[in-house]
Amino acid sequence: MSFDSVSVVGLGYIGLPTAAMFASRKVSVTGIDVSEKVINTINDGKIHIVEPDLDIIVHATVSEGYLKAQDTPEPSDAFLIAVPTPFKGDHEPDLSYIRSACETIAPVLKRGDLIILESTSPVGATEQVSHWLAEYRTDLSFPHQIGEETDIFVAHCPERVLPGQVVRELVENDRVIGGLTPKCSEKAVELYKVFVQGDCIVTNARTAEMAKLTENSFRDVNIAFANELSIICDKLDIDVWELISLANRHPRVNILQPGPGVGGHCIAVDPWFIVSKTPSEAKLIKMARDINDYKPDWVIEKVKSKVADHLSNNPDISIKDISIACYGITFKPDIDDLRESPSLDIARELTDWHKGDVLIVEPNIKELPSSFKGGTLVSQEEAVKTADIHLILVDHKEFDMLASSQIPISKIIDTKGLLNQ
Ligand code: SAJ
Repeated sequence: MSFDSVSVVGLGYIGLPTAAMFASRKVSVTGIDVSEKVINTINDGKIHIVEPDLDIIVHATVSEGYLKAQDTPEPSDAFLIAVPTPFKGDHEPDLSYIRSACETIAPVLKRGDLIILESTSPVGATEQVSHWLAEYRTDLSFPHQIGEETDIFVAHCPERVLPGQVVRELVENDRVIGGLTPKCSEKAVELYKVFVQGDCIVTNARTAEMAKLTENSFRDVNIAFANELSIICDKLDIDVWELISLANRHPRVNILQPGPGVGGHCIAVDPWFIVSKTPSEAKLIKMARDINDYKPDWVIEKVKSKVADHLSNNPDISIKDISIACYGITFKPDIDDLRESPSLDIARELTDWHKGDVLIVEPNIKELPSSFKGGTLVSQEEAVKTADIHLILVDHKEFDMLASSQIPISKIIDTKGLLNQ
């Protein structure tokens, strides 16, 4: 079978680039989103997210008539669900967006359609999608009911692309494809082969769900190891970046880098999907989450003790006279993404706590988020010139010059090892 039309539900960081890739291969793509602003932006041939090269593809495919966005579904050969899967207050996954995506597409489903769950999901979510769709469409059969003879085919194919490199990685990365039956997988492989040049490797749905969670948990555990080392080394007066670079010279050691904590909407979230399903077993994965979540508190304590040192070295001044500069508030370098950013949390908490000036340097944004009650967005030059304490939170390329800025080392807290690079 060939796929002449594809619908993508959720036009965010993953859904929009995926929709654009299908459209660039001359498939007729309907993007479905609940936001009128997102729909209008895309139909104007523009994008609402920052992702290199994506604007060119969206502009071209919308102008050529292969990509359109709307809030209502229409019949298609395949439907991809790429909606958020956050967690609730108790770290339990929130599948309500997936459920409402099912409700949205159910009325237009017809015999032979393929449904792909792309959203990162806890084990069992793909089966759940099949159950929800079956509730909405009792006139059709689904794989969990009758296996290979099903009317509707359902598979999980988790996205694995790195923000900032999405356009290239969507094409080049291998894809793990887990159908609820072998025929579901076969159809899904055929669909992705429209633009994927990497291998499409087939497994079952539960393994595909767990594979994605495992990849991000592996990275989280490795970063937690680096963060724990940084806390140990601080106590033992050892330079953790030098230590890690020495250890990584061993042919079978590859430790990641410590930092102010783990941010973004993936690595700090996905491990909880394993922990919430198997709390007694997932001990190391939970511990890694706790270590990485604790790191921002540790950084704040470091700043407080630097402020106390500064006060005791300068008995004539009060805390109000001390100014603190925070360099970077995004969740990783050279992007404008503030989602789940530990650096942002640290900077905001310092503005709440500190009675003097808190200067924020963030070259990738134009104004501070409204959640900041204090703090001033300033240029790097101004912060270097005026601050008493310099807290490096993100290794943006613009901050390379801090290494040659003549700021005394005793005034710097470098959470990213920028001065060692
Ligand atoms: N970080 C460190 N030390 C490191 C590497 C990262 O502290 O050595 C921090 C970053 O500063 C950031 C956080 O971890 O705060 C996450 O950044 P990241 O670059 O590791 O990952 P993401 O969230 O941008 O993308 C990840 C990727 N997963 C893996 O590399 C296993 C990506 O391939 C996934 O598609 C994405 O999650 C996702 O959507 O799940």
